[in-house]
Amino acid sequence: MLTEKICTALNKQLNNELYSAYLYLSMSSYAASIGLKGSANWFMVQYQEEMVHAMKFYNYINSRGEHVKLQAIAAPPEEFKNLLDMFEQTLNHELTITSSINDLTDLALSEKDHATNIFLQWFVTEQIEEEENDRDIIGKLKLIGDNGQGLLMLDSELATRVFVP
Ligand code: OFO
Repeated sequence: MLTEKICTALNKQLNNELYSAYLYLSMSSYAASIGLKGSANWFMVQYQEEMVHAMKFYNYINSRGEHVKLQAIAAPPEEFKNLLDMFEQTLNHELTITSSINDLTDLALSEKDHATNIFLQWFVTEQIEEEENDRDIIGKLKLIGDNGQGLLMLDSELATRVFVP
């Protein structure tokens, strides 16, 4: 069993992860529409990873004898300035996710819910990688600036990302 507070917070985080998936799906489509197929692939893999995150919360809530209460998923942005804008928005979004995972971990500790605390550790670690990946790509995009050839080279690199379930 979960306390009501924890259950509500886990359901909220499930919604956050579904929104993340939606956001990256929107970015994937936009990247494809401006001819950046490799970037579209990168965001599509990110979408798939977010669905895995969402399902981890879904399964955990059920495994503790509760049921999931799905909320509406907000519409993500549909227009972006360029690839740098997309990755800066991605990093900013991931920072808010890190903060919500930290708040959830604080709550689990204050409620003495050790199982939920252990469950959340995977996400604490995952967020380090999420932020690092975004920072690396933002750094490259800043170096590339207006250089079209550099952008195409980075796009080819982003095309190699594969989804590992
Ligand atoms: Fe689920 O890590 Fe991104 O949002």
